[in-house]
Amino acid sequence: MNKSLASISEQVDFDKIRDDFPILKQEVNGHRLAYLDNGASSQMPVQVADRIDHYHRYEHSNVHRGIHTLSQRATDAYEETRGKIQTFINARLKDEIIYTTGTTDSINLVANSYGGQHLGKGDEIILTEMEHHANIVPWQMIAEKTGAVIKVVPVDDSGDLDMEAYKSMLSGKTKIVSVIHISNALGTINPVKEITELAHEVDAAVLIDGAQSAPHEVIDVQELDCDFYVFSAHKMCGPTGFGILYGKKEYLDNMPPYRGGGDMIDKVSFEETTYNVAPFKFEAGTPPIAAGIGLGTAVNYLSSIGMDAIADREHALVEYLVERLKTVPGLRLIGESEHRASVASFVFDHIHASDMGTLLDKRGIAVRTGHHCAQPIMRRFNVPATTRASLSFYNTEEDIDQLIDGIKYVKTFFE
Ligand code: 7TS
Repeated sequence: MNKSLASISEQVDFDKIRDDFPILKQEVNGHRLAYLDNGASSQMPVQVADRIDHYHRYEHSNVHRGIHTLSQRATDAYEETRGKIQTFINARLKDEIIYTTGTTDSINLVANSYGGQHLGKGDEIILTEMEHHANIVPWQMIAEKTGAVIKVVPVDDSGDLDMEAYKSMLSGKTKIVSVIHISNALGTINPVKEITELAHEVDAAVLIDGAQSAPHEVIDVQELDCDFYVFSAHKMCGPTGFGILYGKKEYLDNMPPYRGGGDMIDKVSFEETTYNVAPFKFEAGTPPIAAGIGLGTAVNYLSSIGMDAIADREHALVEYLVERLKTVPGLRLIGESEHRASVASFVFDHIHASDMGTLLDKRGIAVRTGHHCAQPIMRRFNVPATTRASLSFYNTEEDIDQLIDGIKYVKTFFE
């Protein structure tokens, strides 16, 4: 049973928290803005924007290479984020945190580096039917290179994984299991701890795509015992262009670099080049420094509210959202798992999702429509596209009521 919104608000003043997001206070197309596209990208509080601004105004310099004060300041601020992420996801070591440009980049790194090293002809990679394209295509590319084979865990009518099918797929041939934690298209929360335990019984490595879970749930990678966990800064109050790959030290130490260049080396000569240690071995070239510093401030911000309070509020909000959507005649939910977080997708038989999204926008309501970069799961539910509302802790019942009124308004055009 979820806690009520009122009881959660007694502990944390979420109305006041909205003041940190001036972007939410504006009108769009003459209406109050109801921003319900947090699954694509969440909004940035002033604390993060100010920190990034401060870097650009007073600290900008390259990292890891300057003897001068500004470079030292930039390096310290940028490196501080590693420790903050370590704490945020409860990693054992700071060096287990690799900076990337986002979830997509993190998965490509693991697929190429770990996959390239460990996959051979006939080896198997297990994915699920509800993966984002970012957790499908990199594996297809490496499978094509190595001769490995992809197996796909099916999804049932309510949007849950068929765990019996998963168990029956595991064998000595399974080398990697790569699975979405929370579905961006359905909202399903997958049992990733159990999935990991089962994969480890056959000595397969496990990657969890946390793009939709790191911003919404308390994450403890040691408790999950996954080998890799990946996520993006821009979905958790941070900037675009930055993300994280967590990997267990024993994995990272044995993986080859993915990209070559400055910063990732030990010694370079034309005869032989040796590499830096993890995490730097995976971080070639000048990184998005301001974005990395911004992510550090973003996780401080989230932690100051408390991830448990954020999760409680979002669970109560999504319950209210689903309840209200179910009252709209003709609306069909896509994904009805009992284990749901922050996302609800729906369709109407006679209204195309893009028409729905365009008309909702006219009423100040921002949702995403389309296949959500998850075409296989759209095919599974036999729909070309859905309309998706995705929540953050700063959303309110008023946003949801505005959406429901908006949907009813759009329906009048099609009757
Ligand atoms: N994995 C999941 C589960 C996602 O939801 C997304 C982005 C990605 C990977 C890719 O993240 P990126 O930051 O590297 O692009 N999902 C969405 C979405 O649902 N709408 O827009 C982007």
